Amino acid sequence: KIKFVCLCLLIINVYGSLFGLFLGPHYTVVVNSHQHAKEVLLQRGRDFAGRPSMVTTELLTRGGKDIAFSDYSPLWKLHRRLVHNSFTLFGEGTSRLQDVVFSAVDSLCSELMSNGSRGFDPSAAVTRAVTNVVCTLVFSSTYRHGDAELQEVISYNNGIVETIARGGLVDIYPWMKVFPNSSLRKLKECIAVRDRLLTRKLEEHKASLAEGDPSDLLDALLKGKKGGPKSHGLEGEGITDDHVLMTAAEAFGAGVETTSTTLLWILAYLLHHPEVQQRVQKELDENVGADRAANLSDRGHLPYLDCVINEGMRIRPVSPVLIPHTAMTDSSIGGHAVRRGTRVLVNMWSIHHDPQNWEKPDLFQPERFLDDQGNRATPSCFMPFGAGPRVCVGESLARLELFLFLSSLLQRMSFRLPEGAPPPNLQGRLGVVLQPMPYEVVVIPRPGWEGGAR
Ligand code: STR
Repeated sequence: KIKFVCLCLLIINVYGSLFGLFLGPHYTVVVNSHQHAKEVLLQRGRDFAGRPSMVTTELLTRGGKDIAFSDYSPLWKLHRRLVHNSFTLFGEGTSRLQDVVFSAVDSLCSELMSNGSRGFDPSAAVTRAVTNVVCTLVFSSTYRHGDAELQEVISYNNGIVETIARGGLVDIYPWMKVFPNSSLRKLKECIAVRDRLLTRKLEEHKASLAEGDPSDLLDALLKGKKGGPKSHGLEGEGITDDHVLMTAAEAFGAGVETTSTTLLWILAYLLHHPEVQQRVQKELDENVGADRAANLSDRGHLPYLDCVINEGMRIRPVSPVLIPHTAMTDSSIGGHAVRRGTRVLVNMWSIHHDPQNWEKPDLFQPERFLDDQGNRATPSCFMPFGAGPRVCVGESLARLELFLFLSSLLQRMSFRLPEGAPPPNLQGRLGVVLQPMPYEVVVIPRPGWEGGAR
């Protein structure tokens, strides 16, 4: 109730799709149209590339030593570039990501198929598979089903998702952290578990760091950091072990939460639209066949699958309101002056559901991402990864992963509703990401894939 009052009482400026309000003491502008979003993210991206400091994210990132939540600075730019370079090592051009995803998909498929014709909630298995992929990329560990360390990782991650940046009052009034707060306590506990685990991984990596190609993200960061700040003309300490640790933790959390949530949303929509699922499978049968697993080189021949992925990210963006930006100088949005220090919230939900840009925005219609000739066409108001200097660093990695997971899953099996079960609820639960409500599926192996893998 208190939150509601704080939000509602203080609305002071309304300019059509753009409005301002006070969230406690912080003047905040909310951007709802894609024109204004482009001004904030792209045209004046530099002006608005700052981040506010919040109690929960400061705790999570040791005072902003990460990429997503830390404020704009020359060190942040250097750090971001290092992360970006390290990611490309695992992305396009290497078959490493593909091998990693394939082995996770093989075990995911046999796990899903082991349920026979029984209905079950797919979320635990999907999260486990995605977590396994990210664990391999970040620190070269792969886990078997039921591994204790994997369970530990999944449970601390859930704890963080439940308690971080949820628009709670401590993120508005920092002094409230002095009062007992069960959610903040839980966050601290989860962070402690995370730090223990990652520090151990970091030490192991430091001890075994060898010449030659880095074998995972931690290796790449440790090697990249050696360049030192002086060589980049920066003052101060440069990229420290803390930065490396926070980056690994964040790559991890972001990689797991966003990918598994997007996959679960797409599955939920496929259960609502069996005709879409059939069309994807037809495309796979015609362009890949059943004799081999779909791989990255098939991507060009599977435009409809790409549309399904895009439509899933449009209709249920995992980040319906982007992480808050702040104005680093006096600037403007849509001709209205915006003072330095103003917080800016970009409402991606409203941009992705704006009837001026999308015909029947509430319907799941993957064809909207095809032009008249049947080629892929991406409208400029589609921004599931944000844009500009703060655009998601993991975008291409995420797209590759979504493609590999969905192509392999739909090639090998069909998803149906359990007998008599209602289709999944599509409303979603809003936390730091927008997650679907739990639902059940029945998995039916497709001809030739009865065992799950080849
Ligand atoms: C998930 C839980 C965790 O352990 C670590 C993180 C840090 C990065 C966060 C991630 C979170 C949730 C999704 C975020 C991501 C950074 C970018 C991504 C917020 C809290 C989105 O913008 C959707």
